[in-house]
This record gives sequence, C-alpha cells and structure tokens, in this order.
Amino acid sequence: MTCALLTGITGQDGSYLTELLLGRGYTVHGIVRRSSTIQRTRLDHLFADKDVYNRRLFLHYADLDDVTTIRRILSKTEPDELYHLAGQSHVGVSFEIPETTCQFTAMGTLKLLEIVRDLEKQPRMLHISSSEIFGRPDESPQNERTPMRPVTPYGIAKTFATQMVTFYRESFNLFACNAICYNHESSRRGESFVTRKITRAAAAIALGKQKDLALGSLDGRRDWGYAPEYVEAMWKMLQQQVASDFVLATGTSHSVEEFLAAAFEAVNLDWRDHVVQDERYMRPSEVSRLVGDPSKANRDLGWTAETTLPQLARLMVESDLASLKSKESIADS
Ligand code: G4F
Repeated sequence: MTCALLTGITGQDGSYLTELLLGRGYTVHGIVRRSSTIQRTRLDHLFADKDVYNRRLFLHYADLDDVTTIRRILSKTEPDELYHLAGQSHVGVSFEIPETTCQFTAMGTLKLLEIVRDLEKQPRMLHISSSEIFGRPDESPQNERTPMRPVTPYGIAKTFATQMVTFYRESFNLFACNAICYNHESSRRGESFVTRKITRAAAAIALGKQKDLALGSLDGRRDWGYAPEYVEAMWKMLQQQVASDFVLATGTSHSVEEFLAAAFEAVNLDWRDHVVQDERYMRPSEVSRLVGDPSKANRDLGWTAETTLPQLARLMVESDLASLKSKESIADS
C-alpha cells in the first residue's frame, strides 16, 4: 500500500488531498499542530469513519520547526510521498507577522528538506509554492521560467522555500518539486480569504443575518480556480518520472469586484448595496498582473482547471447558504 505523509493536513488542500489519496488506496499520515482548540472540521467526516481513522488515516502532533519530532515521524512512517502544504498562508497577515511567516513558510521548508536529505528511504516530495513568488512580474502570464520578484513578506518566504526545493533537487538529487499554485478556493476555504469572506457574506445577507460587508481593495486581480482540481494536479506531479516544477492555474484573471458580482448574483442581490471599503483590509503592497500559464501542466500532466469563476462563486455561495440554514435549524430545534 502506498503511504503518504502530509503537513497541513487539516487545511483546505490537505483535506481534499487526503480524500483523494484514501480513494486511491493510500495510507495517509498527517502532521498537525497541537492547539487547545480543535481545528479539524474539514476532516471530521473521515475521523467518524471507523474503517478509515487509525486504520488508513493517522495523525501525528508536531510544529514545523520541531525538527526532532518531524524526523521521528518520517523515520517511523517511511512515506513514499511527502506533501508539504503547511505554513502561514495569509498574505495580508504576513505584513503583521513577517518573522512567524518566514519561520514556518521559509525555514520550515528548509528544515523538512534537510530531514529528507538525511533519510535512507527518501520520499518523493511536493512543496506547495505560490504565485506570490512572482510579485510584480515583467511578463504575463507567468510560467515556470518567469523570474521571481516577490513584494510581500509571504511571497518572499515562499520564494526562499521554492528556490530551496529546486536547489535540493538539483544539488542533492531529491525528487522534490514545486506546485506553483495560483489562488484556489472552495467551500472549505478559510473565512478570512476574500472569496470565502464574500460568499459567506452574500449568503448571510440573503438570509437577513448580516447587512454589510467590509472589504479592502476591490481592484486586485487574481487567477482563481477550484481547489479539488488543484490537489489532483499535485498528486499527478509526484507520479511523473522526473521531478519538475509546475504552474497550476486557470490562465484567466478576474478582479475582486468581478468575484463579488458573481457571488451576489447567485443570491439575486447587487453587491453595491452592501459593500463598504475598510482601510483595515488594505495592504501596504500588492502583487499585480498575476495570471498563470498552465501549458506545461496541460501538456505533461494532462491537467486543466475546469471550473469557471461564476461556477466557483455559485458553488461556494450555495454551500454557505446550506450551512447557515442548517445552523439555523439546529438552533430552532
Ligand atoms: O483572498 P486573498 O487574501 O488571497 P491572496 O492574497 O491572493 O493569497 C492567497 O492566494 C495565494 C496564491 O495562491 C496563496 F499563496 C496565499 O497563501 C493565499 O491562499 O486576497 C485576494 C485579494 C487581494 O488583492 C486582497 O487585497 O483580495 C483583496 N482583498 C480585498 N478585501 C481582501 C479583502 N483580501 C482579504 N483576505 N480580505 C479582505 O477583506
């Protein structure tokens, strides 16, 4: 049975990837941070399954900078594949906590590479990189050869991690690759990212539970895809004969305003009646012209992002409507 180890298993991508791997017959181990509150709701359905939890799905506690524990987990579980998804992933927050961002996102990745380098049985390793590494690029769309010019603490940390992965592949012969992911969203997206913040608000306003939505800049443009499709590409990357980096993107960019319009349209509302601008959500510097060129992934992985922005916005709003309504009916019962 193939064995995979995931950092960041409780996140959006970690949960979809876990489902994908279990569906393909893998044993899955996940590394989670110990905290006083339980933050694993995305995996609850798997923990409730007695045939899965502690049979084919196992959790281990460690922080990304706890090298001894992570080494022990890797030595014990001997995974064939290692998916490194963990890190401080909020770009806006990275302006407030640049040191923590670099500690986990940059140094955490280097520490993991160092552990893998020393292992007798080295797993194939995937690092989830980000379009933020391109910052304000000279060319658009960006591909795997576009120079990195990050402009946010998060982007700078990811650039370090991405270049380290390439360095370890080229210098120490690790099967290590970067999935250079553009924004990918879903109903499991954290509520402080702009898409989920918008879809939750659209649903809550439609149900009369909220009046306004406070946002930062609406001008930013992003290449937004659907997360479950991206984890499929990540898996495909580790099934290749040769380790290589891939841009995972839709190839189309939209503004925050366009996402707003699509989400509010799904509940027959006009976003202009509800959105207020709030300085608190403005960033000291923003990336620009970020749109990915997924040709290499199309060609070598046979992978294409299928879900369009209006479809994505609608499916997220519908999921938020359903979950708010079910909370309402629990409260009423
Ligand atoms: O949803 P966002 O916070 O995503 P961002 O910054 O693009 O980062 C996400 O995608 C990256 C690429 O895949 C990842 F590397 C990263 O880990 C993360 O998953 O913001 C999107 C845009 C920005 O232009 C932001 O300024 O929305 C704008 N925005 C406007 N108002 C807001 C808000 N963003 C947030 N989070 N909250 C607001 O109220």
